[in-house]
Amino acid sequence: MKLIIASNRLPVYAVKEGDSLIFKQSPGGLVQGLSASIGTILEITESKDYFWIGWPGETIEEVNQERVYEYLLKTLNAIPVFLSKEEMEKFYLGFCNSTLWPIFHSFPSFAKFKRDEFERYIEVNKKFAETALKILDDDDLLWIHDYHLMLLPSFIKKEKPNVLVGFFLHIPFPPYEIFKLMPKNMRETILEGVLNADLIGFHTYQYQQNFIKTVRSIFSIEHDIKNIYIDGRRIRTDVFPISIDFDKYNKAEELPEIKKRVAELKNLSHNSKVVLSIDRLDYSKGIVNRLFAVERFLEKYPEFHKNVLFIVVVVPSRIGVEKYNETKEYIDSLIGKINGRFSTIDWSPIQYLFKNLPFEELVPLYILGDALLVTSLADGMNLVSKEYIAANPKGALILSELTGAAEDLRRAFIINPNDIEGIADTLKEALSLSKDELFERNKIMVEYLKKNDIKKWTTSFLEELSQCTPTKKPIYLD
Ligand code: GDG
Repeated sequence: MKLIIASNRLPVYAVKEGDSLIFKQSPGGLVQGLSASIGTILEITESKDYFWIGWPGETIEEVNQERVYEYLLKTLNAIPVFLSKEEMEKFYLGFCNSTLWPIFHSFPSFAKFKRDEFERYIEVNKKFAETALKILDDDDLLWIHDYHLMLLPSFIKKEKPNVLVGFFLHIPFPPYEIFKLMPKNMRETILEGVLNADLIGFHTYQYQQNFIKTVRSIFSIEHDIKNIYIDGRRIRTDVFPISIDFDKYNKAEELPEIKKRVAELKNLSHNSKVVLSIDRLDYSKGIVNRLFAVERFLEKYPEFHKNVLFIVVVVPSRIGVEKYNETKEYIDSLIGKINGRFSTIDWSPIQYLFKNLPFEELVPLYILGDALLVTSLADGMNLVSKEYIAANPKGALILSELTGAAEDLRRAFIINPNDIEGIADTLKEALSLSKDELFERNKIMVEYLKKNDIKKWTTSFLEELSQCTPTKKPIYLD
């Protein structure tokens, strides 16, 4: 038996440097999570082998494809699905990130519904299926990840009905009223695709229930709180809140190079209170709301001037999608405005980094940060908040109630990202607590993360999937 993982991205991505291609570790929650637990996955599924199918992160010219294929297979058990520039535009930047992402994050006015992009989405899902089918045997397990590959379960079951297929959605599933805004053929094809999986996983109960209610509203089916019954088939759904490699973050402080960097940063920040934020560039992360709150905080609490430093890290993402470019411009101008308004010759309130940071730079920031400010307007889980508490149990976590993480990290300072005044006041309250008080407050969350780490997540999903009986007849809904 083999385990096959399919995700849009492989754990590495190719970068062109002059005439050569080099591979770097992919950023992002999914890859971080899965890479950390591949050993455990093999153990619990009793798989002899595993393969990872995904896009290698760059348009690879045809002449180089064979070489890249062999290299990835040999070094990482990874099988690349090569996508052309046009496929990347219409599939990835198009239907995935200009249709599904805004709809699933409840930003319907940002969504475009283009038939040619949807057709490319179907074709790319077929391409992934063809790659998977080349190596899939009847007794294999296939774990499909995220909104890029929602049609893959259908294409697999049609050819190999005995393969156990699991699907995990890393982003929210929206309420029916929002999902329904997608044209009929798109929304029905998407649901039919996912419903061909044997187990469908979500981060929270709310997303799971949104999914079940949506399926019930669009098709007449039977269901209970977890299961959907169609044509004599039982499709399981369940809640698996993703987590982190707890020890990696919790023990990072002991590493000499991290310790050294934290000391250097403390010096540079002149021992001011540091409020950190780290997100991919995305309107769903509420970075603009956060900046409004920072401005309000500085206005309302002048005693913090020169005593606080906001480190805002924004990681480049989906450049080329119009809404992302607009969001970036808005963030740039707001930071300029706030710094222009409050800076003095020897102090600027916001230190802004628009770049990807290596782990050795990211973790010292977690440890340095007296507070982490998460203001997402919608966020499947938000791993940054979990990593922060693991790395810095004496820090203040200010967390949007609109993240999946708010379900797990209940002792955080919970805020609503639209309540600008409320965020400013919470920030003041959080910054006035001592490290000891925060350590006490965070204890339950630290324990929770220790017990519920990434291994627990992968184990729970794959154990439940292993217990399913493969549904042999693919579903075609009318
Ligand atoms: C999606 C969902 C869900 C970030 N910047 C750097 C960096 N990162 C790492 C973090 C963390 C991951 O990327 C980000 O994960 P998040 O969960 O916060 O957000 P998304 O990327 O939007 O992830 C999300 C997740 O999938 C998992 O299901 O939680 O809701 O949107 O691990 O550490 N890592 C490095 N440098 C950076 O600059 N090295």
